[in-house]
Amino acid sequence: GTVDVDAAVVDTADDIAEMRIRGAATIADAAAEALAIQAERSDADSPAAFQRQLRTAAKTLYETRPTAVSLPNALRYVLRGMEGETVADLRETTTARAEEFRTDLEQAQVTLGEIGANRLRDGDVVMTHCHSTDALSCIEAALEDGKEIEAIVKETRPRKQGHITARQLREWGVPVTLVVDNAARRYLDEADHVLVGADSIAADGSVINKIGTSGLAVNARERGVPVMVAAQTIKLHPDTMTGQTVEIEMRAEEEVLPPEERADIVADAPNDDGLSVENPAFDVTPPRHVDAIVTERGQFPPESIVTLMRELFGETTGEPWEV
Ligand code: RUB
Repeated sequence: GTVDVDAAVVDTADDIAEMRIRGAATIADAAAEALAIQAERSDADSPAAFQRQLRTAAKTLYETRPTAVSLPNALRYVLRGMEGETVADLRETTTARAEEFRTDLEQAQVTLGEIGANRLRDGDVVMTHCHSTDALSCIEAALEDGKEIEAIVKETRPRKQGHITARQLREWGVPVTLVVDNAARRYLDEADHVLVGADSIAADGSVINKIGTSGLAVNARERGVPVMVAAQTIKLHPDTMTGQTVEIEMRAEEEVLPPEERADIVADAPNDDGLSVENPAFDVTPPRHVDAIVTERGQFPPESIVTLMRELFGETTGEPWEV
């Protein structure tokens, strides 16, 4: 028969797609929580029906945004823990596994922060892009070590996640200078580090992160400012070990150009279809423009991240719900 997923799973999927829940780590956490809710509330009358329901829930969550590999990695991890001969056993093992995933995720971010903080010295100025909880964890740990840190925060068009970063840093008392993205190169002269997060890390050490990261990294290299990427191992993209590329999400035109602004641009145009808007959400920074990838397992030069990827995801293939 048909398999209905819980309304809470559909809500979480909508929240991810509409970016009310956003950022790779937060998305992974929310997806694991949604699978746990699905397991708790399941009305399945057989083990097979329960498993079908969980797989359908995973697929619903997966089909929201394509770039952050933390999402399929989280779904796969939770589903692999689904074990037992009865619905009760399956429910128990799945919720426990989701809980374990969420605890580990939180702990990994703290550990990563402590490692990343070692790169930051007292008085350093850090330039950020977008909003990354992994990157902020490094600053938080540095502050806890008693270091004074200042931040130059890039606004991050079109959705201005820089405001979320600025808000968090100000809550911690960090002096913040907010700049438009186009001012980044000018202000690199005042920065000691570029510090960003990642949505996915490819096997060759390429970093997939918010659109604008690659240009920032090129400019930082030219200015001699080291680029530090804070990324838990949940951001390592296993499919790239076998040559797959990471899909870059394209988002709606309206994020860049609201309808009334579009109408203004085309007001005197001979026709309405000659203006197109491209809105890629992410880009790829090649490994040669990255100085260090900081994970909870230590700091790596991008070229050697594949070693860690093999160790952690060696045999991983296929869609996350085909476990
Ligand atoms: C968010 C983004 C973040 C990474 C890392 O993009 O690019 O830098 O997801 O974040 P969006 P975290 O706003 O489009 O989701 O370190 O919190 O996982």
